[in-house]
Amino acid sequence: MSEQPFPAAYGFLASARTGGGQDPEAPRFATRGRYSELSERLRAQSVRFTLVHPGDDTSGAYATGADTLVVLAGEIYNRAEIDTVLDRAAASDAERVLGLVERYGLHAFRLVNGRFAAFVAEGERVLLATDHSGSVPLYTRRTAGQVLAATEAKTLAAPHQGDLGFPAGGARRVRRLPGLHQVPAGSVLEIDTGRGTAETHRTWVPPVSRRIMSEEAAVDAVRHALEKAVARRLAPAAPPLVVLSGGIDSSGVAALADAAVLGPIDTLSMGTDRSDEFPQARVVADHLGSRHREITIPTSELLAQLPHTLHAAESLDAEVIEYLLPLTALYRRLEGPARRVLTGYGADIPLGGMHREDRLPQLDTAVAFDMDTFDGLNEMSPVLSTASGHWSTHPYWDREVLELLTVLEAGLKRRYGRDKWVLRAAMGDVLPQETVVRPKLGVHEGSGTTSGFTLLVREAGVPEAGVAAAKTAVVEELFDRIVVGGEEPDRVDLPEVVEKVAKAVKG
Ligand code: IOT
Ligand code: MG
Ligand code: MG
Repeated sequence: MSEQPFPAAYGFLASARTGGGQDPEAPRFATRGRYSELSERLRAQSVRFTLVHPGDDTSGAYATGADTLVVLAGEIYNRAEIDTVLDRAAASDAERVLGLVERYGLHAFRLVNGRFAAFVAEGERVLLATDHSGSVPLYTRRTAGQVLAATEAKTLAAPHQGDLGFPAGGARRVRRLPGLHQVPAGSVLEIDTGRGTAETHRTWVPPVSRRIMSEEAAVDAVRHALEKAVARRLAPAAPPLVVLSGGIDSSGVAALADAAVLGPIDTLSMGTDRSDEFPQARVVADHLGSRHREITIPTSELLAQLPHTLHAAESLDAEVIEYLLPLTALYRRLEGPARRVLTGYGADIPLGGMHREDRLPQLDTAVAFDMDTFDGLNEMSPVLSTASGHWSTHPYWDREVLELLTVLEAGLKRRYGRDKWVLRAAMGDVLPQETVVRPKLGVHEGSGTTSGFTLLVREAGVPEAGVAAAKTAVVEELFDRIVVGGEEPDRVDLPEVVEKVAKAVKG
């Protein structure tokens, strides 16, 4: 279990200077929290950083060594393992990263299973590191004598004087923001501030091999890995809340969280006036005896959250935005004290659940494709929930769970006419049978988001054939206004955006 109820920091903006360069403007994060401004002078670099954090104490979000500074947003899950190789006890995850960097250099990040973005200034270099899945997005901009890095693109959107627009060692460019790059998932971007060079080192790649295992061995391995991943995401001082659809993914997480804590867990389901999965979620809540809540959001109100979803996710993929919109809306409705939220998000990617594909070659092709293309979508971003003050975490994208699920041969994923068979079999003894065999329903389907968004653009006059393009154009326009242009999401006139897009699509 995690010692602290929440990570010490949810996000940061850091600037390392060797000489010139201006201080970055005071950032405005979508992440909700307190802001703290700190600085540190190293031998060859001076660093200023802003932390956005949930509590009073920021000391766990950074650590300094002889000539090294680590700034960390997020948390580590394999703490006990890491602590066995460090010379001195670490009081925080930032200290763990510092200890690992002192011992292994930039290879430190190959050892971490976590949900984090890190900034390390050391000697004459800066290291920018993402976790294996890039779940905490990390952006960078370089000007003469200065490296800027932040967990939200919008904080680096303002044009910076002397921006060199350096290609950053294979890092992805960001739409309409020249000079800004996103650090790839599972990478350390190593920037030599003396020579001005940048190089990307991969610390994790999605496995492309597959393993043949007996049913029993595969089921046991999945159950064991998931139990561990769920347990590592709980904190004694923060009773877990599981966002529950009643599908196998979130129900599995809820059952394992329930088994790992003493009292009842909390579960929460959302639906709209168009559609919900309330009865299916209720079956699981009753079975576990959880403190369960249902929130119904009118479709018009749900769609009105599109600007907030863009503000938080900074994603340009319209399909992903459809998955994230109901979750963003749900988190925004979750008042009260900050919660540690566990989701079933991401299970469908290594298991091919989205594809409703029963032919094994095609199923594995889909899995390989999805594992190759998730980077940059920001679908796992904690900002979706931290924008409402809550920390979220996804056990299926724990590094060990994800590796295991990915490598299982396709016949264990699709078996006896069922999708995600191995997961269903692994949960058979802790969930009602009807939950175990329930066919997959996507959050965008179960909440009616896809049909609601379609109706929104259709009513503006977009022909059926233009719906997908119009949705993409709406998402791009919102990105341009909110992430690039700095417009407040609440001030965006969504009907006007849809109108503009519809006009363009109609020609
Ligand atoms: P889905 O798997 O239905 O939902 C993802 C998670 O959101 C669930 O496990 C659950 O924790 C939460 N959730 C879903 N519906 C509700 C609800 N009504 N109330 C409360 N919580 C809910 C899309 C999808 O099918 O969502 N996500 C895919 C992956 C997307 C594809 N990405 C990619 N190819 N890169 C997934 O694997 O989660
Ligand atoms: Mg799912
Ligand atoms: Mg679902």
